[in-house]
Amino acid sequence: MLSSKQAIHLEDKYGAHNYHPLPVVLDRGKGVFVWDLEGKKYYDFLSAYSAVNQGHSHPRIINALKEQADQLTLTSRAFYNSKLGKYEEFMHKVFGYDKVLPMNSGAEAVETAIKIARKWAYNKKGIREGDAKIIVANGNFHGRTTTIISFSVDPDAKDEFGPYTPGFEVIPYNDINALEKALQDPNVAGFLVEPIQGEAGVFVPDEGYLKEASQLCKQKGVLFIADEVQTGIARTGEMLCCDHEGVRPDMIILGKALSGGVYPVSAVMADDEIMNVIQPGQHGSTFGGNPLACAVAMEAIQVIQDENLAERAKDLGDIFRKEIGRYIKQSNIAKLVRGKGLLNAVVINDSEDSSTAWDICMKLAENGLLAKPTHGNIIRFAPPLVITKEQLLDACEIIKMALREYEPVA
Ligand code: IF1
Repeated sequence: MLSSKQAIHLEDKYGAHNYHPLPVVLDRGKGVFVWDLEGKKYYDFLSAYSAVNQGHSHPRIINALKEQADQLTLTSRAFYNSKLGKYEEFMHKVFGYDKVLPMNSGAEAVETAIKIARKWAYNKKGIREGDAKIIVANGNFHGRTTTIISFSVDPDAKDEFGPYTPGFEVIPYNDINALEKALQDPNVAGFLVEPIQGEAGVFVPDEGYLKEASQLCKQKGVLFIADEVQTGIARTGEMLCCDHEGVRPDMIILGKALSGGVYPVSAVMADDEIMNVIQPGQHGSTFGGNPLACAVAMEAIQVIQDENLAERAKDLGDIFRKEIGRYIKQSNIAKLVRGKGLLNAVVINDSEDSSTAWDICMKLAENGLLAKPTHGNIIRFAPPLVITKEQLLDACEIIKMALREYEPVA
């Protein structure tokens, strides 16, 4: 039997060092829990960056996977398959867009949206080919491809990977005036934005920002493109985070929990006027829209609806912020808790380059809860949405206990 130490050694020796994981080797998962190789049980408060909203190995999703795996997994798009049309109709009914373009990873779906926005700008807006511009926000995270990191502001993500793709302008997040100014350029095709910035530390914009931003885009004939890869699929208490403000983006980008974390499935959705600029041969993917992905995604979304997971995220998120907020009032180590639904973060009272958040996460792991620091002083808390109130309160006790150990002694 492999030990955790051996497993870590193997990854260290034979795998590229593009990650710095917590030293925990997970071997099994069920619902809100994961177990390491030694059989220690943890609450999963990362949910694979919000991909496992439906909980680990949800029986219905796994069953859909197994049944479809026995029947047909991949045909490529050179032929029709018996699941894709059904899936596309299903997505239309759930999200209300005319069409879906299926891809696999979140980054691929973001790339897809960028390509569609540019083509739309040339075909429908009359922008001269090569001149289309896409506005993005400071602190953004949209993936790891060369084009996407071209407009990242994170040196780790970006530096030494150039030359960069042109055609992007970075403006401050949560700043309507900056957007208004940027939209004065007639070559702007779209505004690509996360409804809540995940990587930036679960940064929730002011109420009304998304609504105003989408209205400004509409006035200017610019596409409002929401990257809901992390915020979508009930994570923040609505099926889409944009639903909180009644905003209907021109394009939405979905990934992660679209498959319940069972299989890489992503999608771009838009109405015909936009989506039809893409014609045969102009975009695609070997695995995009494969029958296995379609079967898994349909079941994953159905589970969200049948188990009322959006409502659950909303209610339990309020409880989480109340519980942790009450502790923070008399804490010196934790500064604030913020978030929406079950996408939350606690800001630690230390510098961005400190190791305090990491140390607290190590303590949390020791006490049976997994969470990931971001930026040295922020800890993200995002459990599967199937968590019960009792489990959430239990987890809050573990979190408070860990924070207490790091309170400065007076
Ligand atoms: C990693 C963060 C989360 C995303 C949004 C697209 C993608 C992501 C809004 C790309 C991916 C990830 C990937 C993960 C870390 C992570 C992350 F910390 F970087 F910000 F979730 F919070 N749009 N987010 O958040 O999707 O291609 O990965 O499927 O390890 O890079 P992908």
